Amino acid sequence: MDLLNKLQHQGHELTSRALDRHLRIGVTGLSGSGKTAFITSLVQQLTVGDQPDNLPFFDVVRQQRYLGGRLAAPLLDVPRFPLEANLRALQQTPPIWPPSTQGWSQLSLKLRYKAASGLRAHLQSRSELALDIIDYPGEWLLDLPLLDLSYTQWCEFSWQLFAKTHRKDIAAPFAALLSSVDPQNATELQLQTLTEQYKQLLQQFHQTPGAYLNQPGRLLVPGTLAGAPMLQLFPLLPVQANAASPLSNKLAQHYDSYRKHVIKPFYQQHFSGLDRQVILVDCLSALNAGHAAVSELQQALQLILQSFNYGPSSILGRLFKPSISKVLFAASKADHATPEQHKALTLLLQQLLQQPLKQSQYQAATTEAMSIAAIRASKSGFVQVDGLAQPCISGVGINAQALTYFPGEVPAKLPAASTFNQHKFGFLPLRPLPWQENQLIPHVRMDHVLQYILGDKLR
Ligand SMILES: Nc1nc2c(ncn2[C@@H]2O[C@H](COP(=O)(O)OP(=O)(O)OP(=O)(O)O)[C@@H](O)[C@H]2O)c(=O)[nH]1
Ligand SMILES: [Mg+2]
Repeated sequence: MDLLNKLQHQGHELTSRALDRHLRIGVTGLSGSGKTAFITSLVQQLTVGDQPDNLPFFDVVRQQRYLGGRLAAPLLDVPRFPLEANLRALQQTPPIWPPSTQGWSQLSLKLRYKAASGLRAHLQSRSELALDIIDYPGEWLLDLPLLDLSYTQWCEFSWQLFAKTHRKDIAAPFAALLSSVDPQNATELQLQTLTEQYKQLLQQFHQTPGAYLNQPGRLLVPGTLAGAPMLQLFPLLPVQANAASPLSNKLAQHYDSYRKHVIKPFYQQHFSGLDRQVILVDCLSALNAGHAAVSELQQALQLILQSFNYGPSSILGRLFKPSISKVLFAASKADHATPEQHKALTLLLQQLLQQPLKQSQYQAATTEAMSIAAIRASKSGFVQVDGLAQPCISGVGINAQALTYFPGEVPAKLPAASTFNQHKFGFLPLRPLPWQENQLIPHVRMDHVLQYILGDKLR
């Protein structure tokens, strides 16, 4: 082995170990925001779609330095992201969306590329980056603020939320049920029944457009904790929570053990290991659902953002120091709007985030916002209306009807409550376009996503 070869061999070892060749990317978002579609597309773009005309803004591909990506052997003790099943769903006739998921999962890839410059380019003919992509429910991030609330404060917070117009009627039977219980003499059976009813209430909220903020997250998405006694947890009416009773004591205990055994370990074990974070936000569905939905989305994003602010005085700063250096907020499903509306969609997302970002005392990570479609389900074009070219999209609606239409303008600013009385937004859900194995997955701006989250690591 001549000296150069030797150096190259040693360099390879060096880069994988000592140099920072391993990246863990978290993908999250509230339920239905498009996490599964996003990861499926991301992996497909990195393994099959690495052509410059498919990913023009992904530098390593455009500069023809990308040598390909492949799936790495799965870890045996970590739930694996069901990539193959998701691709099979898209291949069906007619194609269907991959199913909804629960809990967290991971997929690991190895990316090979030629370094552009620097030590690595001299020492190695090819470099490798190991990538772990972790899918976890955004609902779990909504639990972080519970670390700073006592059980009683959480009860007050919850019942204020349940008094909002889009939640009030749904919460009324549970409020009535709670009122009928004597906290001094509640039986184990009553505790079980109330837990079950609260779970059902959360499920109902979950189905309610615009009811994003559902705590505790593990009651809705239990992961491996289903049936654990500390999940016997629900907010008593504030007047009940404020009076000492065996029931309120017991619930406060469960609440504390949930914080200790669920929230803290989640941040310590999963979240603290992430290097980058993608947060998907389905702004268009919130617009469809109305003013209360948009307000609650903003509130939920505010809580989610607390997970990325870890200045000395923050809850996370006190707990430990996460290492997330980049956070990408992506307005998902942008293909539900015509392309010239995407700029407005990004501005809307930025506005939704503005307040929370301003409030953060210390921004440890850099952030970026963009509008994307992980799996584009529409084609865009123009129709002539009164001699003028009007932008439109075409696709297949959920009931199999072929559609060509202008879905409407996306407001670049948060619309006032009165706008929703006069105007109904209608960004319709679509079926995926027919797709065959090893074809490119059509997308909007996944190359920008890849450049932002990976570009600097593939130089
Ligand atoms: N048109 C379009 N629809 C999308 C896209 N991504 C997701 N969707 C739609 O949004 C639905 C939810 O997407 P998922 O990827 O399952 O969302 P998720 O965040 O993984 O949802 P949960 O696992 O239920 O939390 C899909 O079934 C599609 O209907 C996209 O890029 N374009
Ligand atoms: Mg999913």
